[in-house]
Amino acid sequence: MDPRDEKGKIWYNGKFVNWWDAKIHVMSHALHYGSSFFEGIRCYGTPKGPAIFRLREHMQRLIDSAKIYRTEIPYTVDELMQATIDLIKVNDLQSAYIRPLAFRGYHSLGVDPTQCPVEVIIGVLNWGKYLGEEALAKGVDVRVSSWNRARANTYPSLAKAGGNYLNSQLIKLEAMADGYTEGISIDANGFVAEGSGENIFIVRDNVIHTPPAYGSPILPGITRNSAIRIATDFGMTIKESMIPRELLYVADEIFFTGTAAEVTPIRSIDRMKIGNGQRGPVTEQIQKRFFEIINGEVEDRYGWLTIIS
Ligand code: PPE
Repeated sequence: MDPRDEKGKIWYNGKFVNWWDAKIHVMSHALHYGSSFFEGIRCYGTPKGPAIFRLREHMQRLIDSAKIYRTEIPYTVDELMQATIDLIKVNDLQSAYIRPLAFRGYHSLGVDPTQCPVEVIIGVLNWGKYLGEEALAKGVDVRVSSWNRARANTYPSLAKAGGNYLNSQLIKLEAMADGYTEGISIDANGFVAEGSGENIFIVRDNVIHTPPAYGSPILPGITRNSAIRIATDFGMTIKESMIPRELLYVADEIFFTGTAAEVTPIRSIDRMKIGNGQRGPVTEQIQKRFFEIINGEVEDRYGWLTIIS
Protein backbone atom coordinates (compact mmCIF):
# COMPACT_ATOMS: atom_id res chain seq x y z
CA MET A 1 0.00 0.00 0.00
CA ASP A 2 1.24 3.44 -0.88
CA PRO A 3 1.59 5.60 2.25
CA ARG A 4 -0.22 8.31 0.31
CA ASP A 5 -3.38 6.22 0.73
CA GLU A 6 -3.49 6.79 4.44
CA LYS A 7 -3.40 10.54 4.00
CA GLY A 8 -6.43 10.57 1.75
CA LYS A 9 -10.11 11.00 2.41
CA ILE A 10 -12.72 8.28 2.67
CA TRP A 11 -16.34 8.84 1.70
CA TYR A 12 -18.34 7.80 4.76
CA ASN A 13 -22.16 7.98 4.63
CA GLY A 14 -22.03 11.01 2.39
CA LYS A 15 -19.15 12.89 4.03
CA PHE A 16 -15.43 13.01 3.35
CA VAL A 17 -13.47 11.99 6.41
CA ASN A 18 -9.76 11.55 7.03
CA TRP A 19 -8.36 8.06 6.59
CA TRP A 20 -7.76 7.49 10.33
CA ASP A 21 -11.12 8.90 11.35
CA ALA A 22 -13.13 6.38 9.30
CA LYS A 23 -13.92 4.04 12.21
CA ILE A 24 -16.69 1.72 13.35
CA HIS A 25 -17.80 0.31 16.68
CA VAL A 26 -16.52 -3.17 17.65
CA MET A 27 -20.08 -4.33 18.22
CA SER A 28 -21.04 -3.59 14.61
CA HIS A 29 -23.18 -6.36 13.13
CA ALA A 30 -20.96 -6.93 10.07
CA LEU A 31 -17.95 -7.74 12.21
CA HIS A 32 -19.82 -10.49 14.03
CA TYR A 33 -21.99 -11.93 11.27
CA GLY A 34 -20.34 -11.09 7.94
CA SER A 35 -23.15 -8.76 6.86
CA SER A 36 -21.24 -6.63 4.40
CA PHE A 37 -21.32 -6.11 0.64
CA PHE A 38 -18.52 -4.69 -1.40
CA GLU A 39 -17.10 -3.85 -4.79
CA GLY A 40 -13.67 -3.51 -6.30
CA ILE A 41 -13.40 -0.92 -9.08
CA ARG A 42 -10.38 0.45 -10.86
CA CYS A 43 -9.69 3.96 -12.06
CA TYR A 44 -7.00 4.34 -14.72
CA GLY A 45 -5.01 7.35 -15.83
CA THR A 46 -5.80 8.11 -19.49
CA PRO A 47 -4.82 11.00 -21.79
CA LYS A 48 -8.31 12.45 -21.19
CA GLY A 49 -8.00 12.23 -17.41
CA PRO A 50 -8.76 9.60 -14.76
CA ALA A 51 -11.22 7.02 -16.10
CA ILE A 52 -13.29 4.67 -13.94
CA PHE A 53 -13.97 1.27 -15.48
CA ARG A 54 -17.62 0.19 -15.65
CA LEU A 55 -18.62 2.24 -12.63
CA ARG A 56 -22.38 1.89 -13.14
CA GLU A 57 -22.24 -1.90 -13.38
CA HIS A 58 -20.19 -2.15 -10.19
CA MET A 59 -22.55 0.11 -8.22
CA GLN A 60 -25.57 -1.78 -9.52
CA ARG A 61 -23.97 -5.04 -8.39
CA LEU A 62 -23.37 -3.53 -4.94
CA ILE A 63 -27.05 -2.70 -4.62
CA ASP A 64 -28.03 -6.15 -5.93
CA SER A 65 -25.66 -7.93 -3.51
CA ALA A 66 -27.33 -6.15 -0.60
CA LYS A 67 -30.81 -6.77 -1.96
CA ILE A 68 -30.25 -10.53 -1.95
CA TYR A 69 -29.78 -10.13 1.82
CA ARG A 70 -32.91 -7.96 2.16
CA THR A 71 -30.71 -4.95 2.75
CA GLU A 72 -31.47 -1.61 1.18
CA ILE A 73 -28.54 0.68 0.49
CA PRO A 74 -29.71 4.24 1.21
CA TYR A 75 -28.15 5.64 -1.98
CA THR A 76 -29.00 5.26 -5.65
CA VAL A 77 -26.60 4.00 -8.28
CA ASP A 78 -26.23 7.55 -9.56
CA GLU A 79 -25.46 8.90 -6.11
CA LEU A 80 -22.84 6.21 -5.53
CA MET A 81 -21.30 6.96 -8.93
CA GLN A 82 -21.15 10.68 -8.17
CA ALA A 83 -19.66 10.01 -4.72
CA THR A 84 -16.92 7.95 -6.36
CA ILE A 85 -16.15 10.65 -8.90
CA ASP A 86 -16.03 13.28 -6.14
CA LEU A 87 -13.76 11.06 -4.07
CA ILE A 88 -11.25 10.68 -6.89
CA LYS A 89 -11.25 14.46 -7.31
CA VAL A 90 -10.96 15.21 -3.58
CA ASN A 91 -7.99 12.86 -3.32
CA ASP A 92 -6.52 14.28 -6.53
CA LEU A 93 -5.87 10.81 -7.97
CA GLN A 94 -5.12 9.71 -11.51
CA SER A 95 -5.43 6.00 -10.88
CA ALA A 96 -6.78 4.03 -7.94
CA TYR A 97 -8.38 0.86 -6.70
CA ILE A 98 -11.79 1.87 -5.39
CA ARG A 99 -13.46 -0.09 -2.61
CA PRO A 100 -17.14 0.66 -1.92
CA LEU A 101 -18.49 -1.22 1.09
CA ALA A 102 -21.95 -1.34 2.61
CA PHE A 103 -22.35 -2.99 5.99
CA ARG A 104 -24.68 -3.42 8.92
CA GLY A 105 -23.34 -1.18 11.64
CA TYR A 106 -23.84 -0.89 15.37
CA HIS A 107 -27.17 -1.22 17.10
CA SER A 108 -27.85 -4.56 18.71
CA LEU A 109 -26.31 -7.99 18.85
CA GLY A 110 -28.03 -11.06 17.42
CA VAL A 111 -28.34 -12.58 13.96
CA ASP A 112 -31.32 -10.33 13.08
CA PRO A 113 -29.69 -7.37 11.30
CA THR A 114 -32.80 -5.32 10.71
CA GLN A 115 -32.24 -2.75 13.48
CA CYS A 116 -28.58 -2.22 12.58
CA PRO A 117 -27.96 0.82 10.34
CA VAL A 118 -26.75 0.27 6.79
CA GLU A 119 -23.52 2.22 6.54
CA VAL A 120 -21.71 2.92 3.26
CA ILE A 121 -18.10 3.83 2.73
CA ILE A 122 -15.95 4.26 -0.34
CA GLY A 123 -12.20 4.02 0.07
CA VAL A 124 -9.43 4.47 -2.47
CA LEU A 125 -6.08 2.72 -2.48
CA ASN A 126 -3.09 2.50 -4.68
CA TRP A 127 -3.23 -1.23 -5.43
CA GLY A 128 -0.56 -2.43 -7.83
CA LYS A 129 -0.40 -5.77 -9.57
CA TYR A 130 -2.67 -8.11 -7.61
CA LEU A 131 -0.89 -11.36 -8.42
CA GLY A 132 2.67 -10.01 -8.54
CA GLU A 133 4.71 -7.72 -10.78
CA GLU A 134 5.61 -10.35 -13.36
CA ALA A 135 2.21 -12.03 -13.41
CA LEU A 136 0.65 -10.14 -16.30
CA ALA A 137 3.46 -11.03 -18.72
CA LYS A 138 4.71 -14.36 -17.40
CA GLY A 139 1.70 -15.91 -15.73
CA VAL A 140 1.15 -17.37 -12.30
CA ASP A 141 1.49 -20.80 -10.73
CA VAL A 142 -1.73 -22.00 -9.15
CA ARG A 143 -3.20 -25.11 -7.58
CA VAL A 144 -6.63 -26.67 -7.54
CA SER A 145 -7.94 -26.00 -4.08
CA SER A 146 -8.96 -28.77 -1.73
CA TRP A 147 -11.75 -26.40 -0.62
CA ASN A 148 -14.95 -26.38 -2.66
CA ARG A 149 -17.10 -23.37 -3.48
CA ALA A 150 -20.37 -23.57 -1.57
CA ARG A 151 -23.13 -25.23 -3.57
CA ALA A 152 -26.09 -23.30 -4.93
CA ASN A 153 -28.70 -22.12 -2.42
CA THR A 154 -26.22 -21.89 0.45
CA TYR A 155 -24.12 -18.73 0.19
CA PRO A 156 -25.43 -16.92 -2.89
CA SER A 157 -22.50 -16.40 -5.22
CA LEU A 158 -24.16 -13.55 -7.13
CA ALA A 159 -23.88 -11.51 -3.95
CA LYS A 160 -20.44 -10.07 -3.42
CA ALA A 161 -20.89 -10.38 0.32
CA GLY A 162 -18.15 -10.24 2.94
CA GLY A 163 -19.09 -13.65 4.33
CA ASN A 164 -18.36 -15.35 0.98
CA TYR A 165 -14.74 -14.35 1.35
CA LEU A 166 -14.14 -16.75 4.22
CA ASN A 167 -14.26 -19.49 1.60
CA SER A 168 -11.97 -17.37 -0.60
CA GLN A 169 -9.54 -16.99 2.29
CA LEU A 170 -9.35 -20.76 2.79
CA ILE A 171 -8.51 -21.14 -0.90
CA LYS A 172 -5.94 -18.35 -0.92
CA LEU A 173 -4.25 -19.32 2.35
CA GLU A 174 -3.92 -22.96 1.33
CA ALA A 175 -2.46 -21.98 -2.04
CA MET A 176 0.09 -19.63 -0.48
CA ALA A 177 1.05 -22.10 2.24
CA ASP A 178 1.92 -24.55 -0.53
CA GLY A 179 3.94 -22.03 -2.55
CA TYR A 180 1.33 -21.12 -5.16
CA THR A 181 0.09 -17.67 -6.04
CA GLU A 182 -3.58 -18.59 -6.15
CA GLY A 183 -6.05 -21.46 -5.89
CA ILE A 184 -8.85 -22.58 -8.19
CA SER A 185 -12.03 -23.73 -6.52
CA ILE A 186 -14.18 -26.66 -7.58
CA ASP A 187 -17.94 -26.56 -7.08
CA ALA A 188 -19.99 -29.07 -5.10
CA ASN A 189 -20.63 -31.08 -8.30
CA GLY A 190 -16.94 -31.37 -9.08
CA PHE A 191 -16.71 -28.74 -11.81
CA VAL A 192 -14.28 -25.83 -12.01
CA ALA A 193 -15.64 -22.63 -10.43
CA GLU A 194 -13.20 -19.72 -10.10
CA GLY A 195 -10.18 -18.35 -8.24
CA SER A 196 -10.43 -16.91 -4.73
CA GLY A 197 -10.99 -13.48 -6.30
CA GLU A 198 -10.96 -14.06 -10.07
CA ASN A 199 -12.95 -15.73 -12.83
CA ILE A 200 -11.28 -18.30 -15.05
CA PHE A 201 -11.06 -18.90 -18.81
CA ILE A 202 -9.69 -22.03 -20.50
CA VAL A 203 -8.56 -22.11 -24.13
CA ARG A 204 -8.42 -25.42 -25.99
CA ASP A 205 -8.36 -25.97 -29.74
CA ASN A 206 -9.19 -22.30 -30.32
CA VAL A 207 -12.36 -22.43 -28.26
CA ILE A 208 -12.55 -20.40 -25.05
CA HIS A 209 -14.47 -22.01 -22.18
CA THR A 210 -15.63 -20.36 -18.98
CA PRO A 211 -18.04 -21.53 -16.26
CA PRO A 212 -21.59 -20.20 -16.79
CA ALA A 213 -22.56 -17.02 -14.96
CA TYR A 214 -25.84 -18.45 -13.69
CA GLY A 215 -25.16 -22.20 -13.73
CA SER A 216 -22.11 -22.44 -11.52
CA PRO A 217 -21.41 -20.90 -8.10
CA ILE A 218 -19.27 -18.01 -9.31
CA LEU A 219 -19.34 -14.27 -9.07
CA PRO A 220 -20.24 -13.20 -12.62
CA GLY A 221 -17.37 -10.78 -12.92
CA ILE A 222 -17.52 -7.51 -14.76
CA THR A 223 -14.03 -8.13 -16.12
CA ARG A 224 -15.24 -11.58 -17.18
CA ASN A 225 -18.07 -9.95 -19.11
CA SER A 226 -15.59 -7.51 -20.66
CA ALA A 227 -13.27 -10.34 -21.74
CA ILE A 228 -16.19 -12.20 -23.30
CA ARG A 229 -17.18 -9.12 -25.30
CA ILE A 230 -13.63 -8.47 -26.44
CA ALA A 231 -13.17 -12.11 -27.47
CA THR A 232 -16.50 -12.14 -29.29
CA ASP A 233 -15.57 -8.99 -31.19
CA PHE A 234 -12.31 -10.63 -32.24
CA GLY A 235 -14.45 -13.42 -33.72
CA MET A 236 -13.24 -15.96 -31.18
CA THR A 237 -15.52 -18.83 -30.18
CA ILE A 238 -16.47 -18.62 -26.55
CA LYS A 239 -18.57 -21.11 -24.62
CA GLU A 240 -20.06 -20.91 -21.16
CA SER A 241 -20.04 -24.49 -19.97
CA MET A 242 -19.32 -26.72 -17.01
CA ILE A 243 -15.61 -27.44 -16.96
CA PRO A 244 -14.22 -30.74 -15.68
CA ARG A 245 -11.08 -30.38 -13.60
CA GLU A 246 -8.96 -32.35 -16.04
CA LEU A 247 -9.63 -29.89 -18.85
CA LEU A 248 -7.37 -27.54 -16.91
CA TYR A 249 -4.39 -29.86 -17.32
CA VAL A 250 -4.78 -30.33 -21.07
CA ALA A 251 -5.64 -26.72 -21.90
CA ASP A 252 -3.61 -24.69 -24.38
CA GLU A 253 -4.01 -21.53 -22.32
CA ILE A 254 -5.71 -20.48 -19.11
CA PHE A 255 -6.21 -17.02 -17.67
CA PHE A 256 -7.86 -15.26 -14.75
CA THR A 257 -9.94 -12.10 -14.97
CA GLY A 258 -10.89 -9.69 -12.21
CA THR A 259 -10.79 -6.05 -11.28
CA ALA A 260 -7.74 -6.55 -9.12
CA ALA A 261 -6.16 -9.31 -11.27
CA GLU A 262 -7.15 -7.68 -14.59
CA VAL A 263 -6.26 -10.33 -17.23
CA THR A 264 -3.59 -12.62 -15.75
CA PRO A 265 -2.25 -15.72 -17.53
CA ILE A 266 -1.87 -18.99 -15.62
CA ARG A 267 1.31 -20.83 -16.55
CA SER A 268 0.98 -23.91 -14.38
CA ILE A 269 -1.62 -25.75 -12.35
CA ASP A 270 -0.65 -28.32 -9.72
CA ARG A 271 2.92 -28.05 -11.07
CA MET A 272 1.76 -29.10 -14.53
CA LYS A 273 2.70 -26.75 -17.31
CA ILE A 274 -0.21 -25.17 -19.18
CA GLY A 275 0.48 -25.10 -22.93
CA ASN A 276 4.12 -24.10 -23.29
CA GLY A 277 4.20 -22.53 -19.83
CA GLN A 278 3.97 -18.98 -21.13
CA ARG A 279 1.26 -16.47 -21.86
CA GLY A 280 -0.56 -17.84 -24.92
CA PRO A 281 -1.62 -15.90 -28.03
CA VAL A 282 -5.37 -15.79 -27.24
CA THR A 283 -4.70 -14.56 -23.72
CA GLU A 284 -2.29 -11.97 -25.03
CA GLN A 285 -4.72 -10.66 -27.63
CA ILE A 286 -7.55 -10.22 -25.10
CA GLN A 287 -5.21 -8.79 -22.50
CA LYS A 288 -3.71 -6.31 -24.96
CA ARG A 289 -7.11 -5.01 -26.04
CA PHE A 290 -8.27 -4.79 -22.42
CA PHE A 291 -5.25 -2.63 -21.55
CA GLU A 292 -5.67 -0.49 -24.66
CA ILE A 293 -9.23 0.29 -23.59
CA ILE A 294 -8.52 1.03 -19.95
CA ASN A 295 -5.48 3.12 -20.77
CA GLY A 296 -7.47 5.15 -23.27
CA GLU A 297 -5.28 4.06 -26.21
CA VAL A 298 -8.20 2.95 -28.37
CA GLU A 299 -11.70 4.32 -28.66
CA ASP A 300 -13.99 3.28 -25.81
CA ARG A 301 -16.53 1.73 -28.16
CA TYR A 302 -18.31 -0.13 -25.37
CA GLY A 303 -18.84 2.97 -23.22
CA TRP A 304 -16.99 1.36 -20.33
CA LEU A 305 -15.11 4.40 -19.05
CA THR A 306 -16.37 7.24 -16.88
CA ILE A 307 -13.88 10.03 -17.56
CA ILE A 308 -13.35 12.52 -14.75
CA SER A 309 -12.68 15.94 -16.22
N1 PPE B 1 -14.81 -13.92 -8.48
C1 PPE B 1 -14.58 -13.50 -7.22
C2 PPE B 1 -14.80 -14.47 -6.11
C3 PPE B 1 -14.14 -12.20 -6.99
O1 PPE B 1 -13.94 -11.79 -5.74
C4 PPE B 1 -13.92 -11.33 -8.07
C5 PPE B 1 -13.43 -9.93 -7.84
C6 PPE B 1 -14.17 -11.81 -9.37
C7 PPE B 1 -14.62 -13.11 -9.53
C8 PPE B 1 -14.02 -10.93 -10.58
O2 PPE B 1 -15.05 -9.97 -10.60
P1 PPE B 1 -14.85 -8.55 -11.33
O3 PPE B 1 -13.91 -7.76 -10.47
O4 PPE B 1 -16.21 -7.99 -11.38
O5 PPE B 1 -14.28 -8.81 -12.67
N2 PPE B 1 -12.58 -9.77 -6.73
C9 PPE B 1 -12.35 -8.44 -6.20
C10 PPE B 1 -11.72 -8.47 -4.82
C11 PPE B 1 -10.35 -9.03 -4.72
C12 PPE B 1 -9.77 -8.83 -3.34
O6 PPE B 1 -8.74 -9.46 -3.04
O7 PPE B 1 -10.30 -8.02 -2.56
C13 PPE B 1 -11.56 -7.58 -7.18
O8 PPE B 1 -10.93 -8.10 -8.09
O9 PPE B 1 -11.59 -6.35 -7.00
